[in-house]
Amino acid sequence: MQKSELPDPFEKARLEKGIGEMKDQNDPVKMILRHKDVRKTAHNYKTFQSGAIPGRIVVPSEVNIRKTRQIPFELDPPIHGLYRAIVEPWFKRPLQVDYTEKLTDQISELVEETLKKDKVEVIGEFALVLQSRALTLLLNIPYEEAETWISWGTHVFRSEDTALDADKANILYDYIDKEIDKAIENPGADLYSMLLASEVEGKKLTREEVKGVMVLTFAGGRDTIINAVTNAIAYLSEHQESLERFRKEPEIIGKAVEEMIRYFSPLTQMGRVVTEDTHVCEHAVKADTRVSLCWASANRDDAVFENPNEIVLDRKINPHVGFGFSHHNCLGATHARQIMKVLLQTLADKIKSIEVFDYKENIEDLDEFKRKVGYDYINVKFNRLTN
Ligand code: EMZ
Repeated sequence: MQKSELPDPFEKARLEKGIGEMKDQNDPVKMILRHKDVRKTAHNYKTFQSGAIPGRIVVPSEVNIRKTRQIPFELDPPIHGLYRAIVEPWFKRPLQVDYTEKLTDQISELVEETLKKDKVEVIGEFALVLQSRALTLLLNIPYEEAETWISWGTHVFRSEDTALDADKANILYDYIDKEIDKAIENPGADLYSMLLASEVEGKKLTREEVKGVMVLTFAGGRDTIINAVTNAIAYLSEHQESLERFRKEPEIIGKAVEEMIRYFSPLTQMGRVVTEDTHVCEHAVKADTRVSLCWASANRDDAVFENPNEIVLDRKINPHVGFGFSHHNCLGATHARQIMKVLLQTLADKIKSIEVFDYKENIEDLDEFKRKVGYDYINVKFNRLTN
């Protein structure tokens, strides 16, 4: 097996039963594994809700470390749509030409810095740095602020030894509180100020609602982007020919990004709380229990994807659910896609090959399933392309 591979641990259960079971902090989760069932369940927000108590739909559940409702993520229609409409245009800004130019400058500079080093740890010294700097563009705040976020490490709710780290979470909440205070006092052209000035049904967003959007923005796009970027680097280290192909056929880069998101599935699953006794895939589920939409499994379903365990860079039909599905599809997807496109393009322009020295895989423990989502660390060297 190649080191950059992400095996599919769900295949057998998906074929045989369509569901998997895991316990998360003593609360069982029925994992929905087939593409068709995942999509169907995602649509049915009445029976499978997101607007449960804050933190419960996340696996692992964050109920013990978070009181703030993330918005629009933990709301259901129709109210969900009202909040989504406020944030949607802002989160489409990455499509603007000047945004893309700034992102390209940032990523070029980082790749140049990396080229100068004999050894780089991709998670901490590349992916986290890239993600944090790019986030300054999404929030429309000064570039220097990225230094603070880099100092927090890869996950805002997790630390190296605890899956859920309340102290760490509090650093984020306190930080956001202070930034909201600053924006109230001194409104600017940043995301905080935009939210503070926004209204839903004629009423200004409350401070807690603004905080809810900001917590989502910080938390949702952090380890996910870091995993996507790091897995892409690992893949390219074993597929130098793909860099060559991007140089010759840059028009496939958009498709390649979708394919990597499908294959990497940076977010394994997302939960829903069941509102009434029902069935999923012929299995009974009780009211007030949890199911999860297992994006990572659905994305390897061979009923939908030919050769699901291969990265086919120009895969023609790719209805992956790597960014979720239905009304809750990822708000940050435009930003994430731009990051990945610019990254692949920049690497193709500057890099001949990537050498891997050593690495440790990051394996999620989902009871019956152990899933590789990326790396705890991976040390590499970038070799420059010379003509
Ligand atoms: C939540 C989640 C959103 C959660 C799309 O996913 O991402 C997780 O990384 C966070 O821990 O709070 O934002």
